[in-house]
Amino acid sequence: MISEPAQTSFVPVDRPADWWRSAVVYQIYPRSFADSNGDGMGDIPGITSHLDYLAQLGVDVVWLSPVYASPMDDNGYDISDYQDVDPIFGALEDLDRLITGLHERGIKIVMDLVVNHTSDEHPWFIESRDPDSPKRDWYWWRPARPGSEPGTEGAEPTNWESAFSGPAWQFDERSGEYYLHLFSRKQPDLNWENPEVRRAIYEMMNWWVDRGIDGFRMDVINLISKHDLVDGVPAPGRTRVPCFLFTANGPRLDEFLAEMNVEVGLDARSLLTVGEMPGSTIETARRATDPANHELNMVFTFEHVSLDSRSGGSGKFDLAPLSLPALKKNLNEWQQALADVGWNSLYWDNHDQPRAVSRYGDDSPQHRENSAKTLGTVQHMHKGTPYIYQGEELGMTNTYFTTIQQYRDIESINYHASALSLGMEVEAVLHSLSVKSRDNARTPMQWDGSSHAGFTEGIPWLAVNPNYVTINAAAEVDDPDSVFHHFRKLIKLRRDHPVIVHGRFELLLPDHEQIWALSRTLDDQVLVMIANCSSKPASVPQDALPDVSGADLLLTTHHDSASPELEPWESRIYLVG
Ligand code: TEU
Repeated sequence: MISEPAQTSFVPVDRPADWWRSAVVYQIYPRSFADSNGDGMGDIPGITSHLDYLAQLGVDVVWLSPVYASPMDDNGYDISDYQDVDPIFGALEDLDRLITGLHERGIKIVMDLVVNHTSDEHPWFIESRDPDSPKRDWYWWRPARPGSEPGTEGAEPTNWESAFSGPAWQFDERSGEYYLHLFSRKQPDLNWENPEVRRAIYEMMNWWVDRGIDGFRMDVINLISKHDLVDGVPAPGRTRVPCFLFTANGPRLDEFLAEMNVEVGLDARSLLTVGEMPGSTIETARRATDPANHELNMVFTFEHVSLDSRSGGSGKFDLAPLSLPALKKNLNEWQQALADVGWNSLYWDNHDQPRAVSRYGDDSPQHRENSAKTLGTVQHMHKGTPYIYQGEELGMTNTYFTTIQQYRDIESINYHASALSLGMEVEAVLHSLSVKSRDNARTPMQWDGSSHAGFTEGIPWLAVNPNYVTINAAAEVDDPDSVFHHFRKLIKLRRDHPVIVHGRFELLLPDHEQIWALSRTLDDQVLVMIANCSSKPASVPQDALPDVSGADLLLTTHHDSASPELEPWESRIYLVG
């Protein structure tokens, strides 16, 4: 349902070419940010009531995870109306007020674009269920596997496993066929091969741009061009194969992205575009972010957030130890690969990943603050656009639930059921969830020490992390030495020093097990970052690093920065020349 272009009087913002290269993006997961009406779920007026906090932090862009009408099977990533706001989050007028409030503070807004799939309650899919409907081909409908009884185990058209466990095909009694869903069965995949589908999506995107937004974060956008619908070879003891293997980086992906760019004027209107691309390679990212191809500004790769899962194993919950050299090596590969063409996004966590300080840092009371600060330093000194996930600027930690009843995330709950059905030990499954579940990122934002951390006057939809008493925005804003102010200073450094945005990246001490060191060079300026990413002291090998004796110390986590010894989780940023 394409409505008239919005008669909204939004405050236009200037979007010079490539503005997003020097920007810092703050991701908001609306369900968990701030609740204004006491129903226990965050909402848009709740966000609008905290805009001065974001302005004080100094971010340039807010990426808003979905607020569209949705049955909330996957917390909004299952959309039933792209051009309306779900009543849980408010109304379109509330969103207009948010856009205006952000723009008045010089902060831009990027909306989440979820067009690999819709909700099964979207009118398009409801129509498509009728085999004679002109919208039948808007989705992927296929008959049962030849010679099989439709609706029975193994009769699915291909042996693909959905990302949320179970078959990736759902049998539809009424139409006697299966439809494809790479995520939950309430998230049927759209058929981008159909030009009508693409046209409807571009019209919807233009409608939002006309409403004043400044860009799109594109959900699993590299899954829109499907390969052949064929079986894969399951791993021993398994009957299905991960669906991304047959759907990521398909043959028409670049064509669709380039067409979208033209039809929505993405480059022409300097809109920020970032494509989430599970299974993307350096090669696909170089092609998609090469300005000459007019596709995307940047992509979210999953390589560095998959290093602590056993490669070739059964996915993200198949845990593996993480080594610092491996992490440094992977990020360096992407730095080098996109040094001359394209552009990197930089992120440690988001609404799908566990909290950075718990995963890559040390969230013990002794080291939490310094490791949260130092992880921020390491990320922001890499070349690319940094993304801060709500609460990362406070050093919020994983919540470590102990029972399945505490979880709300469909991926986690489905994994628990399927793992137990495959005979895995419940303790092992609960341990994997406590380390990797998406719900670790989704516990309510910790605003202050009052009940429910000041997130809601009602009962929170997901339990607040009990450590909110000590870890909260009010306490940190009042403490000049807090993680909050460290992130504020990192963002200011980016504004004040072009070398941080444009400087050539070089990784130093690549094999060091504790120290992450790098330099950035722009003309005669050299920035050097040295960080101890371990909970033990570390000696700085003097001969291996540029001489910083006469350099300006731009930012540090500790006070005695002349010492050749680095305290646990100590980091320093020097400017030479
Ligand atoms: O995530 C895509 C995705 O690959 C993750 O869900 C992945 O399966 C895992 O959780 C991360 O390791 C996007 C959205 O970010 C996610 O919230 C949605 O659930 C998903 O797409 C479907 O829209």
